[in-house]
Amino acid sequence: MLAEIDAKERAALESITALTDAAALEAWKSKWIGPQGALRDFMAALKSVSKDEKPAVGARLNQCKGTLEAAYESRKLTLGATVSGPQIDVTEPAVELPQGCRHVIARTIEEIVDVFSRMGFAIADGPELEDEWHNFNALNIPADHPARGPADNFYLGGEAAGKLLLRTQTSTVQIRAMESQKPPLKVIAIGRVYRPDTHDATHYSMFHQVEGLYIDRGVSMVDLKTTLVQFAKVFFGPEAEVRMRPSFFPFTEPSAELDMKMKIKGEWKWVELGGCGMVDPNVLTAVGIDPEEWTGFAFGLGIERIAMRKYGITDIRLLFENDARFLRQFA
Ligand code: FA5
Repeated sequence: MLAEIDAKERAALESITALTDAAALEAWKSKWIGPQGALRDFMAALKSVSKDEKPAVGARLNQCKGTLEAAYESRKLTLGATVSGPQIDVTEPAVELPQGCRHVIARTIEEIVDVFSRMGFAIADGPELEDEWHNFNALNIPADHPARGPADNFYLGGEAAGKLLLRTQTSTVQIRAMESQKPPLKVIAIGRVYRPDTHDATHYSMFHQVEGLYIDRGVSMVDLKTTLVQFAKVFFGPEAEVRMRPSFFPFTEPSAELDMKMKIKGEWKWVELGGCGMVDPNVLTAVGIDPEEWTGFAFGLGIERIAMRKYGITDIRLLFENDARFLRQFA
């Protein structure tokens, strides 16, 4: 009988490795170790074994039972946990996974691009790390201009010390666009700019600007004003209040500041959205465009200020604190 038990055990262990699913494993269990299984037959046959042999056969049967039960448990694990019936309640409500949302600045950028695209502006691009030519020289900012100083700029250290800087304005892309394309051209450029400004409700040291540039024959200040007022009315609604007031930029002549009425801490105030003007002939000459033949306008607006006006945000710092409860409101 011992030899018979050995043979059955071997057969059982061989067959269990070939099983591929839970149902087959359950069938294996009832065939070998279940209440009607092969092991049970041996137990019954134990009665007819002689008294001398009984202890050895009994011990061997117990050992065989243990081996087959262990084999069953380990195969159950490798076949997955659903062996003894489904353990997942598919009708239970799913666990809610936290979902991200678009940042209000990303959303504002898409909306700005949408309006200017409809006005016929193409998209231009340029690097955030710039050289002095594109950030200053070509923009008619003289070498001794105070705006070039280290207090107003993030210059790179090391080998590039004093030569490369994080751009302070997207006006750099005006130069890049005019260097790479012949007029007429009508582009907007959107991107990050950096300034060592002290943080307060309307200032941050990294922010976004949208730059516009239109060069053609006979472009005038009227085209500039029409474009900006139209943008404001389409973007903010027909009741939007904007004003232009005379200003100065080295790269435009004449120059103006575009203001918009905003509610800050409960009070309505005129907040500057950006600068604009007619492209200075010196800038056109610097990029090889004849100012006698071509004229153009340019503008540069702060995107955070635009988003604040549109969504009633009263402090720019909220945009960069990454408080999900705040950001989710604008998803
Ligand atoms: C300029 O940057 C000019 N390049 C704009 C320009 C372009 C003029 C083309 C003429 C022609 P200004 O430094 O004023 O201008 O900045 C433009 C706008 O950026 C500001 O009106 C404001 O809306 C925004 N801005 C400036 N500094 C900050 C800051 N620290 N935080 C948030 N927004 C700012």
